[in-house]
Amino acid sequence: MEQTFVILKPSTIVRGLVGDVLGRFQRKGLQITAMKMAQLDEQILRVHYAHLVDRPFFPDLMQSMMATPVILMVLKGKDAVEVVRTMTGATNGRKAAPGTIRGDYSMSGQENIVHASDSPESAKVEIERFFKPEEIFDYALPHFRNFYAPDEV
Ligand code: IDP
Ligand code: MG
Repeated sequence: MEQTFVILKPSTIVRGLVGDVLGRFQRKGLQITAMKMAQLDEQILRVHYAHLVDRPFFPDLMQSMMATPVILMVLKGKDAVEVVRTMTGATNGRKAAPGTIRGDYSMSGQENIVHASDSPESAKVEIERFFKPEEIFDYALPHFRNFYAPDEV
């Protein structure tokens, strides 16, 4: 089973949307294998958003991501990276399809509720960046057979 990495961004915390967003992932059938609150700093954000450091909006993005603590999590499921990216929607909330998290909760290209890994390779790197191995839990879901056919797992 694949794992992906998600951040509930500061705007999600201050707007009281943590339960709504987390509930969507759980109702979908994704398993939470790690979760914690953390205050991000400039050092880790420069690595996490290395592909954006030269963009003019980067200082604003840093400020936004450090505004409050965030919630970090690892979600597990078949094709979890792609499933969560589909649920997340386009980067700009104004362009994200209704029904996606950003499409339903965001009007902004920056304040867009969640980060989600964009490939299995980046998921692996991001999970290792933010979690120690002992913070990620391997446990059985008793109702697993209600989520997948035998040939899907
Ligand atoms: P993603 O979050 O959909 O993977 P990325 O291009 O990796 O999109 O950008 C990371 C984050 O940087 C976005 O989620 C958003 O918060 C911010 N961002 C990206 N592009 C813009 C922009 O044009 N203006 C402001 N913020 C942006
Ligand atoms: Mg990205």
